[in-house]
Amino acid sequence: KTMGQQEFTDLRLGMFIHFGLYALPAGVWNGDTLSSGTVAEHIMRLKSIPREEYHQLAKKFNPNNFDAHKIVRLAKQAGMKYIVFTAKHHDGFAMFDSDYDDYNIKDGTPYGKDILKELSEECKNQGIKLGLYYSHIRDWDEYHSVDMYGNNWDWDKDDPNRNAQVYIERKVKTQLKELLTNYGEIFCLWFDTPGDISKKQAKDIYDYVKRLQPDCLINTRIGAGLGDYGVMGDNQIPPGVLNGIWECPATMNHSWGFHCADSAWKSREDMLLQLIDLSSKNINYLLNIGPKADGSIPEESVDRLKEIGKWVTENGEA
Ligand code: JFZ
Repeated sequence: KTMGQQEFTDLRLGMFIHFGLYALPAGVWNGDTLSSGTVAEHIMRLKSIPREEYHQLAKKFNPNNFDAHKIVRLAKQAGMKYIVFTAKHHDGFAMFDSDYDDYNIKDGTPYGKDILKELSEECKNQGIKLGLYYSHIRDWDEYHSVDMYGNNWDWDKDDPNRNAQVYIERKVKTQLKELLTNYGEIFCLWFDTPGDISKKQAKDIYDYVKRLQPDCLINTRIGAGLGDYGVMGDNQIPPGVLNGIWECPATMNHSWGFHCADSAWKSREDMLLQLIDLSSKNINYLLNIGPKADGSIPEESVDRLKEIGKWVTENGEA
């Protein structure tokens, strides 16, 4: 049965995981470091990295220290009731085994395993919900020139094979079907940056997800005013109670993907105040970690999660 408003709100706290090829450069490209206020998962766009060059990262991606068991346990210790994992971010690389092409963690890296499978099995074993982030319009791997890393598909209007509709039919639907078939129950699909998606396209994707898993919740970042629950801007807390179901995504520092020069870590108190403020307004808090290229979790994040967990345990459900 589809989760109701109360049930969703009762989850309170979730773990966002931004993990992908961008963890390798970690904010540094050709000796040049992105400023600490920028997001490292956007390095392909920010440094205008040619597609072929960015692809080389896959050949070096070997996150052998990614310990799904430990990560899920850590989330639970922190009082988190769900996890949202980046199945595909804007760079277009699939963090799961996909038959769409070999640009995925199973077929295209020395790691050679389906990391999402590992995570989904741990979530099931340890009884925590799993949701998936999927960038459904923005996909820089589809842009064949670095000048084109924008957020609309106007660049090839005249080529019938290169437009948003064809992309949705070919890649998005193929991969959504895999994600909603091969990993058990998916609690939510977390779409992002819909750009100028049409209502028809958004509705089409919405219905496609619901046909495969009727109980899967869809966030409003699917675009065109659709979605089952709302997502605030990053770290954005409204002054009062809102109508409907809401979630606020937040990082512990600034970047979502691991950024080696981003040292502006929030304190335990900063985050607990946010959690309490959001809780009082019935808004879920989706707190991010960005694993390093080897799959390990930054120490700063682990420490903070443990401290939050300690507070949540001592003070009951927030
Ligand atoms: C998007 C992504 O571009 C980013 O890399 C990350 O995944 C984040 C969670 O989502 O960035 C956004 C999207 C929307 C807002 C802010 C950042 N917003 O509405 O304020």
